[in-house]
Amino acid sequence: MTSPADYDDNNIFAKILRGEIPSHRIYEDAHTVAFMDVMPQAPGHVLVVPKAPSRNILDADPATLAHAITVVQKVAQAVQEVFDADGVFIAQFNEPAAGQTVFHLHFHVIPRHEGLALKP
Ligand code: DGP
Repeated sequence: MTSPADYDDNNIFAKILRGEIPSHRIYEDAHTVAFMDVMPQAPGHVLVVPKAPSRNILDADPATLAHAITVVQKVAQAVQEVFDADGVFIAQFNEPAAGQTVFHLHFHVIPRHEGLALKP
């Protein structure tokens, strides 16, 4: 079971949140940041990252999640418009077995176009 004790603040998103590593931020409020993914699976791939320290959704505070999903919606609407997307893919991975590689809670928001596959 994932618990808050599993959080390691040396992860790359914690460093981005502290401003130790640069990022291309497109949105920020008191609780959440959104920045461009450095390895985009499609143009316009954004990561929505709550500022509160949680490893993933399994140990996240419900209030943090409730706010984050409203930011995910805003970002999805923005990328749909800016990238003239046919749809928007939203994904979130928890633990290595599920594909998580950075251990600070985050949501992927990816504009999708008909007939254009995601990059692996
Ligand atoms: P995952 O843990 O599998 O949900 O995905 C982590 C994502 O984070 C992956 O799409 C690549 C992205 N990423 C990794 N390192 C950096 C970084 O230093 N800056 C940014 N902007 N994105 C990163």
